Amino acid sequence: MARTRTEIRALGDVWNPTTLWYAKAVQALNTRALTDKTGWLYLAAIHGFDTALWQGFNLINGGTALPQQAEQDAYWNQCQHQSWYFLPWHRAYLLTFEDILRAWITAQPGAPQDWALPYWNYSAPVSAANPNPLAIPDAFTAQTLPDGTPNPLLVPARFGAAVAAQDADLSNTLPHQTFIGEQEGTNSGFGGPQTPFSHAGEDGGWLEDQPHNPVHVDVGGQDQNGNGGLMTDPRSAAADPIFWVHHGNIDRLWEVWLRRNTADANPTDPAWLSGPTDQPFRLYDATGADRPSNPQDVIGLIGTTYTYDDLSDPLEGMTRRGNRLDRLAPQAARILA
Ligand SMILES: [Cu+2]
Repeated sequence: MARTRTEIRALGDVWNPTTLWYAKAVQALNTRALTDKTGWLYLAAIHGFDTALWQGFNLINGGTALPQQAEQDAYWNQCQHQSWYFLPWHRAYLLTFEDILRAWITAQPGAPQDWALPYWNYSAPVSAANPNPLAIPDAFTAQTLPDGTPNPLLVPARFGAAVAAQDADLSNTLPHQTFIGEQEGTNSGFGGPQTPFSHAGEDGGWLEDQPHNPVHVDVGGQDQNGNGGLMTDPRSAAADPIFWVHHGNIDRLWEVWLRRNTADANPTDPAWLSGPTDQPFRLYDATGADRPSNPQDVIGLIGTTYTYDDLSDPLEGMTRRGNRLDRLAPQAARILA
């Protein structure tokens, strides 16, 4: 049965079992060496790694042993940005991470066997139960876990407190009806422009540009000297535990987009489906063994391997308002005539 990723505030108490097990698993992975493919820092380095930057954040020091250069070249600095591979690569990346966490969690006494990563919906409607969806969830700011030990979800190099309201706005992102964008031009596409392996580039797709990028910047924030936090830079972002609940939401919004309009569809171009040929994606399972992680391997996973608690269209009310205006238009035209 597909496991369900649930919105972190919809899970209830700050330290509901899903979030508490997430924190404990982060702590366990943090004890593993940088050369361990199932360790916290190795997983972060898959997204991005930079020796000086990591030393500046005290993630490593001059004496930390690194994997062989050939292994670093194959597995590290892989994140796909400004590319039509942005969404599928990050989906495969999240799966590797979630599988490694679940392997540790399910081996603990009394742990839930169906554990899935929570996600953070900063664009959720304000309600009595969720008065400030834009604020960083409490589990990431609490000093301690319920047992009084330090909270591994709180990291010093996170200087933001909330997402700016305009940065969480989805009304310009979800209505775009083509996945593939133009390389140069005004339509960047929902998913991004066609590229080879693209660790960095020029033009991102709509979902990457909004809300993905500004949420990174808002959450990373700035210290008194104007230096960004872990989340601000792709080379350090995945070392902040909040990265994974942000990207869970981005992955969810891809599926929301597919479902909200029958015109919205993934590319069928083999060059997208089978992934880049210039540098193949190298992601793996909970044992560290490589597994196929190209777009064709991950697009069918929603509803079979995992799903989300909410895949409804957040713009549905706005669409109805639009329809009402359309209906009023002929009358207005008569009055003006
Ligand atoms: Cu990101």
